[in-house]
Amino acid sequence: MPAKPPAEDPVQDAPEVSAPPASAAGLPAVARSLRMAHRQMGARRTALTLLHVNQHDGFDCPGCAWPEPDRPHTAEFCENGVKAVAEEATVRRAGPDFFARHALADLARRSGYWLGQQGRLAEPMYLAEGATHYRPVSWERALSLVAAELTALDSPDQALFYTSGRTGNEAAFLYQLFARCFGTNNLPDCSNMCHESSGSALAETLGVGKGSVLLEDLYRADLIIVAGQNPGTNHPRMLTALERAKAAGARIITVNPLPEAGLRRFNNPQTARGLAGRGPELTDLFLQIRIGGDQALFRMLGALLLRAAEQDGRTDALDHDFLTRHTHGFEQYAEAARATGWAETLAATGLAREDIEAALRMVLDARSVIVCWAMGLTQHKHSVPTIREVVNFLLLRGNVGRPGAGVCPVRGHSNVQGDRTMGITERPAPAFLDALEKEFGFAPPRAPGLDTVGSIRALRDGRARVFFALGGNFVSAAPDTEVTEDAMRRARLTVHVSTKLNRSHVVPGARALILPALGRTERDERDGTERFVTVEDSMGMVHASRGRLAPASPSLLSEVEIVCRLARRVLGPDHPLPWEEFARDYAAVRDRIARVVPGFEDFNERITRPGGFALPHAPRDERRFPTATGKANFTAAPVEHPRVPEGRLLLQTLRSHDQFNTTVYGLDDRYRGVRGGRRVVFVHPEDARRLGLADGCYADISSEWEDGRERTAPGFRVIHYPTARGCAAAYYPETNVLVPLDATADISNTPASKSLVVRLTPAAG
Ligand SMILES: Nc1nc2c(c(=O)[nH]1)N[C@H]1C(S)=C(S)[C@@H](COP(=O)(O)OP(=O)(O)OC[C@H]3O[C@@H](n4cnc5c(=O)[nH]c(N)nc54)[C@H](O)[C@@H]3O)O[C@H]1N2
Ligand SMILES: Nc1nc2c(c(=O)[nH]1)N[C@H]1C(S)=C(S)[C@@H](COP(=O)(O)OP(=O)(O)OC[C@H]3O[C@@H](n4cnc5c(=O)[nH]c(N)nc54)[C@H](O)[C@@H]3O)O[C@H]1N2
Ligand code: SF4
Ligand SMILES: [Mo]
Repeated sequence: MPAKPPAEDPVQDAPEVSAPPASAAGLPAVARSLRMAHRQMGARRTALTLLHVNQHDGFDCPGCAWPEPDRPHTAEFCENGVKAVAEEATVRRAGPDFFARHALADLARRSGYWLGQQGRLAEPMYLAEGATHYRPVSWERALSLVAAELTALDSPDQALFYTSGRTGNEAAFLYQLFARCFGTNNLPDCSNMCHESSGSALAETLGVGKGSVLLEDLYRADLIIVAGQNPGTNHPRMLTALERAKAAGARIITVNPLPEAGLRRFNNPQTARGLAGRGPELTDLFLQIRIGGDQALFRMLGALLLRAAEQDGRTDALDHDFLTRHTHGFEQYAEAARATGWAETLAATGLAREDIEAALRMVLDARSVIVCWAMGLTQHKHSVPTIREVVNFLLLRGNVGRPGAGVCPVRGHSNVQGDRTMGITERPAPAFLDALEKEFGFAPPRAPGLDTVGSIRALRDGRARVFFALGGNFVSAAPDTEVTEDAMRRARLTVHVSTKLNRSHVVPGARALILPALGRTERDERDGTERFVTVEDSMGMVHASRGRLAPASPSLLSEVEIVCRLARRVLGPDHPLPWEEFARDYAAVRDRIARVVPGFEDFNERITRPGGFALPHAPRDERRFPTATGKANFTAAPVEHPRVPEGRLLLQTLRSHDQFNTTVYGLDDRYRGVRGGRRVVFVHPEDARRLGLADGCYADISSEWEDGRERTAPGFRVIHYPTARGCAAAYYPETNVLVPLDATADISNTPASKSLVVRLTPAAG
């Protein structure tokens, strides 16, 4: 029988530290995740559930967006997939009796970990104005409350419709359709805090804001550069793909301020050798870069390729034919690149010249190169120019649009890419709105809406009054926690469609609703008919996902039903769109998607194929670049890197091994040797000594920003750790209080949560 949730918060966050392991995964990983699953679901349910993850007739893993191979292995899930499933399939419940026992004030004092451990939400709950407790409410009344607030607004633009990336395609499509029928493009999403920089950079340079490689390209690449990503924790099955790529002859360069365990050595739990813990060394060259130094690195690699071609007679260093036929702006870029000096490159990257030259030799030896990246590249002030620099580097040797080569932004949430494809964005393309207009016969709003940061400002300034979230945990995920929480409290109504209790529920507007939804793992039935949804992975593969477990409570509704019922309430019974039919029949929704979104022709037919289908991608499929110039664009932005005053460090906020974003599964970070606590800060031993911070001492972290406001996260245990010099790392969301709302990336407006200038002060006591 699974244990009860913890009665109290852990008395204190008391991290213990040991040497990190030399490799990732293997038996300990499997054993640990199964223990976690048993605790949440018991043994029988665990076995039943895990058999269905990522199988053709089962559900898509609710973890990350890494694609599954064509023929799934029967154990086609990873440790973190198991944790994500267990978190959702738990037998614990946070039902009305739970809310009767705990006043809002009590819940607001609890940690996010404790809140999440209480189990699945079971009934719609309402917090009336001035009330001390959430009380159960019927679906009918809950939705009329939302409709009353929405229709009372002075303008539709006073409403915000947030989405987190777990929402399936059908619900996402209907949600944006509803928001636009209602009259606003205020569709902020988790992408705004995540891969927005990738989307911005790729759309301008290549014409498509998505990755250009498929899984088989990884197996065909000669060189894979993994920059700013920790797949051992965040995309564990990517290690299986990297292992296979290596076996086929690929080499791997890792670019990271931290020596992340998974990328060093990987014990594949799906092979006997891996289970025994003798996995291959994955990384051939480790470039331990300073935080924010990647643009300088890729610019120098480009400069060295030019030098090789122009001065060393290596005519094969550049792909001249590709450059002439397919690119634009080469000369301007080349001029900027030729001016690159070693001194500035070494200062920005913290690397040795020999290391960069070693990387160059590997690039010259490789016929095909893929660059993979995640948050280490996207969450800095100069992230968009950094990713454009990655594109420059790849274009030089024609490494886009042929097998084994390309850009590979590795997406986070399991359907975050699909949600964007379905139109969840505050800046929709005119062609998309035209297609909506034609199909549905209404005039969608054309003015851009608010993104995540813009939404917080609007709430803060009283310009937005209703906040509606389809999934996610907005107040914990967003930057500047205190500012964001104050802003949220100013809303007239906050509504969360959720599976689990989280911090956002206990930082309500004047009134608040929690609407409990079915999760990925659960059977979605209506009138005896079983339904499925669809999702798109990080590589643009679309496939079906069918829940298999009995729903956590009979009161849960699917996200599709919730959106449709809301739309009916708000838009009125005479609204011309068949919301009731959409709620009943997801195939009818897919027919509409097929007519609106390019690449989804014959959606209902093609989705029945095992493994689904690939969306078209012009640069990948035909070397066609649908940009403003009709070519792949070089860019020549000035090289930037974060400047750090004396006595300060550059802090990145990242994930531990025991969390999924704001959901904390446990208090360990096994791959970094941390147990029993999350308030830790990793600092290079030399920097720590210079700053008078002994290993194991406690320090307060304060960030410094041009607005002069003091932001402090108190009481972090200092861990001497081999990160790059001048850099530090600590976990999100505990450190979000340090991220200034206005410290965002140029162009993409993504919070710059990976390069904060901080001061560490030994804590009193
Ligand atoms: N288990 C688990 N899986 C997840 C998630 C989770 O929380 N838990 N979250 C999901 C989501 S939404 C996302 S977006 C992804 C996130 O996946 P990742 O991007 O891997 O997540 P982070 O923990 O933020 O790790 C950032 C990595 O970049 C490195 N880094 C930081 N700054 C720099 C820099 O300036 N340059 C370089 N080269 N490297 C840098 C860090 O050391 C770290 O290794 O994972 C997804 N999958
Ligand atoms: N400082 C800092 N901040 C960051 C980041 C960072 O690296 N550093 N990373 C950013 C990134 S990459 C991201 S993606 C965001 C994440 O931001 P969000 O996507 O908003 O946050 P999550 O923690 O993924 O949301 C978890 C909640 O989603 C709900 N949920 C889970 N599954 C379902 C479902 O199937 N349906 C519904 N309706 N609800 C569900 C549960 O109630 C759970 O509590 O955070 C960002 N914030
Ligand atoms: S790699 Fe990602 S999608 Fe695959 S099983 Fe692990 S968490 Fe799930
Ligand atoms: Mo993300």
